[in-house]
Amino acid sequence: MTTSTSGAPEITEDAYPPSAEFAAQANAQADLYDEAEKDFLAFWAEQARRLHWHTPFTEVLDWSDAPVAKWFGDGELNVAYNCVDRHVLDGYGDQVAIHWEGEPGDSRDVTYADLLAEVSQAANTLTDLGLVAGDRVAIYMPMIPEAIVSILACARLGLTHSVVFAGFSATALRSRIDDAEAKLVITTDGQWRRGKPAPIKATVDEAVDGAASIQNVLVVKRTDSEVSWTEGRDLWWHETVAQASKNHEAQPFPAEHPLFILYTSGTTGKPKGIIHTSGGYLTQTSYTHHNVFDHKAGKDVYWCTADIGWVTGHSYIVYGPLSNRATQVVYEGTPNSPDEHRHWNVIEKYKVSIYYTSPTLVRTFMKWGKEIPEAHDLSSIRLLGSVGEPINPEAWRWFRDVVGGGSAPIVDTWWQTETGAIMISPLPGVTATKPGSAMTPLPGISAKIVDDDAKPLGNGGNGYLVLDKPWPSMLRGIWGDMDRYKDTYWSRYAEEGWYFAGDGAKYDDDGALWVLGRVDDVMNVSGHRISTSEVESALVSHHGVAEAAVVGAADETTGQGIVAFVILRAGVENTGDDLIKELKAQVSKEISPIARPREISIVPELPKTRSGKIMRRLLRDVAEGRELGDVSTLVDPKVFESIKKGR
Ligand code: 6R9
Repeated sequence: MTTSTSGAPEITEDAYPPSAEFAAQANAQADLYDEAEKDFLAFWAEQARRLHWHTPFTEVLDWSDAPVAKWFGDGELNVAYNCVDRHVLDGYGDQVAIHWEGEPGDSRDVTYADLLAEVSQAANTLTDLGLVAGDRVAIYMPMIPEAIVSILACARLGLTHSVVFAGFSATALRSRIDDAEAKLVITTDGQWRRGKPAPIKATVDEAVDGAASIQNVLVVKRTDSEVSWTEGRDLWWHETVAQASKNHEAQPFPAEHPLFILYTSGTTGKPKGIIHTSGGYLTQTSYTHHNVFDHKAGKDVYWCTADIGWVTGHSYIVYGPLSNRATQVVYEGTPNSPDEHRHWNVIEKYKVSIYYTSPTLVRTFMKWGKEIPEAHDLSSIRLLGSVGEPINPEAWRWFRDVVGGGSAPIVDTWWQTETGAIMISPLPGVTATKPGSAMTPLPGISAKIVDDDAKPLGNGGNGYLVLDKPWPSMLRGIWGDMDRYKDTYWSRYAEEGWYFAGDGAKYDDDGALWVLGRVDDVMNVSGHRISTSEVESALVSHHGVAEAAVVGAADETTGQGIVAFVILRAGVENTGDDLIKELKAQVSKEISPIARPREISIVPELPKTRSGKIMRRLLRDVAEGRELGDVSTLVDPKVFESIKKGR
């Protein structure tokens, strides 16, 4: 790998070097790589000092209990104080924290002073409900300011939040409530979707029915929809939080106090509750938001289009930006409500300067046509970001040319729920960018691409992405299952002590890093992680299904699409389209509409190896309409004749 002294790859072809103009004003300079290289611990200690510590730390990293790290272990801080109070105390109470855009066209500006008042009120209410530090709170809400207030109120009190995407089913919400033994759910009556109110409280009612740990359900009125009410359990936000005192003093918590649990799909059916703690997590989200997005407090208007139900919403809507005193846009709805101009109208209205989104959305915009963004003044945009899946070079170029005016740097940011914050990305103004490549690990981060035998690969080598040094925002475990934590991430390269990310990657001839996608049974649909076995078990839970195999097939818009092969139980009639519709609905109900298969084929058999493993690789060939690969290990190669007939 050719690397310059600064640690960033030297790029020869098809690259976009940073402009002198951007470089001159950038937060990050080339010496950031050198500093981190020279003294890893001193580098991270310096980043941690971006934050306010009630009790300063003396130790940076304790890795003696690996793979469970302690970062800044003897320090104490309050995460919400860092995201809200200190900005108000510094005299920025009148600065807008959130320009909120509701889907039906209502809008609201929330200043840092407003945020402090509301977070304090929510903290007082949660305390009155008897919640104490360490208790878990589930948050199941659309993108409204109260969702961010709820998250920060939990952080302020040391309550561990578990945000569940409001598109998930009652079954999925219930399993997350039970796993974390949450005492409270914060939710809304309904949410706006494409101009219509959709129920939320009803889903919560179904989810909490008989849930042993739940004591209360706190409900924000959003759509003014009719809801059923359980006296003694259910409380209205406007009758409690909005009436509470606006004074609340934040108490410090140890750096390793658990901040949140966030569930993500793994290779087996049961989602994993990824645990993140306070000091290291906030350090890295704050450091990356400042340097990767080149964010300037008080000047930039930042917009991350993720949902708070995903890690991107946690790290780059709530904690990173607010710790850096950002002014940001939060939008409630879908990008085509009321029409395909919505995002561009919002960018024009607020003069958004930093826009962070997903490749799926960029490809959707491409499909809708460049005339739509071209009808708007997007000249405020000076930096673009991408996250969630590999961005194909064509989409990258379109994004830069059509949205970024042909000049905005694009930061393609690779990271995971587990890593907590961005790990691999160009530094704008420093690192050249290449369409489709995440380029190089950030200063302070160490990654390798290795083969099965842990041999590091050079340029041109295609292998597994590993992280070979701990990092501040790394996960601290899986809730209630530390064995699964060690097994999933640390057993593959146990001898070397490396974290196995589950992604394939390569270095190109210039030493730029390309993330190629998952190497396990996790699919990536529109940037959402869904495991094949999760969908398979949802299908098998239908009375008519004996067996199911699910694969992710390439999809032009969503990256991957879910394709399922299903064997019916004996005696069950194949009613064709009706049955397929029913099976798709079953998956929506069990997991979420985002997990609904694109295609379901009813087949008489599935291709299996002699040891009984389903050959997903071959099913992917079928789903993508390719010639079949090597079928020599199959019990019965002829099985494909019948599978193709079923399609
Ligand atoms: C932040 C987030 C993580 C998985 C990850 C990888 C894929 C994310 C990417 C990317 C290529 C990028 N991924 N960013 N692949 N280039 N810039 O998405 O977290 O939902 O946990 O997904 O997403 O496969 O392993 P999460």
